[in-house]
Amino acid sequence: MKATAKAHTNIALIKYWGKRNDALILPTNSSLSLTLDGFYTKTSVHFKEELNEDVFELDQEIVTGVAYERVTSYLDLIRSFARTDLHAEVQSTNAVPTAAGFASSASGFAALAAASTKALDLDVTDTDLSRLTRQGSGSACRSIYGGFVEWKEGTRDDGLDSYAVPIAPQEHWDVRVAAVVLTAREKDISSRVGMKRTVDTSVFYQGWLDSVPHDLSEIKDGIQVKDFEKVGSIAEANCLKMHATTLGATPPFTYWHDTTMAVMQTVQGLRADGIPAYFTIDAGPNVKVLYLPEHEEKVQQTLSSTPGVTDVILSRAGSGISYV
Ligand code: 2P0
Repeated sequence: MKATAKAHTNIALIKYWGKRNDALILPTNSSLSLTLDGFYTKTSVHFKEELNEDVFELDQEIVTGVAYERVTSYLDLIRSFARTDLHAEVQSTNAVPTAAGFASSASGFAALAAASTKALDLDVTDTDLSRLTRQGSGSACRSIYGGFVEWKEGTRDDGLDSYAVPIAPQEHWDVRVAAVVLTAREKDISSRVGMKRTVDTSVFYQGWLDSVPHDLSEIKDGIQVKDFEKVGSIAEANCLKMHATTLGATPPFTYWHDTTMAVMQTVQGLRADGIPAYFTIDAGPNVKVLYLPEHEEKVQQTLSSTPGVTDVILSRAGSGISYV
């Protein structure tokens, strides 16, 4: 009763920003992402009769505390789905440099859901797997698929219609992403806390919700016809709207640092020089930059020479879940 799965992380071009149900992780809006090749988690799950509790090892170290609790409560969900009370040994390795500012929760929960259902020999479709993964971490449900992926918000209270669907495969379009690593400290308001405070208090939150359906439908058109300016400018504007909601919250907050803004200005400068490049930022200070392969050298050089940038990690579009 053992299986190993590999899942890549993803970067949202239309952001998931708010829950309508915290327990089931149901979002207030649909979102869309690109799965990335450069960053992944590989997880083995081994269910064993002789275990009295779950064991979780990350990068060869035993994990305890909050991170362990999150994994074991997720396994409780899988156990209740599979009607078993077996405990498991979970071994994960993360190829997601934490400094790059990617949440490892997306690839982490996608790999955990895939490996644990496979280990129990459950007959699950990709849709079932996406719904199960969503309940570990929202953005993780998009990592079941490669390429461009939409997470449909759904309308049902039980969440059965809230899952990811593939929009265009990895091979459809060679769009690249540079993860810009900054000297800034890690975020001190987690995405979960920031998202909740924004939904509960931001005077700009309704404006965000009203704007997402149009952004989503336009970006999907842009992806189909490979219109990079359209896709990039919608992604950048959508990210700015998401971050604007944090300024209207009580108490107000922002994930940006001075170096975050310096990189945003560098990207705008690239465009002024005729290089199409667009930024997006998640719930933290780091910036991701979308560009096309023919501009890789120029984009990398320009980003690397921005003061406060310590590293620039390049990635291509990635694939969905695979089993090892
Ligand atoms: C996203 N983020 O769409 C958005 C954009 C951050 C900004 O998904 O509470 O770790 O586990 O469902 O998935 C980060 O939130 O939150 C996130 P939970 P998650 O990628």
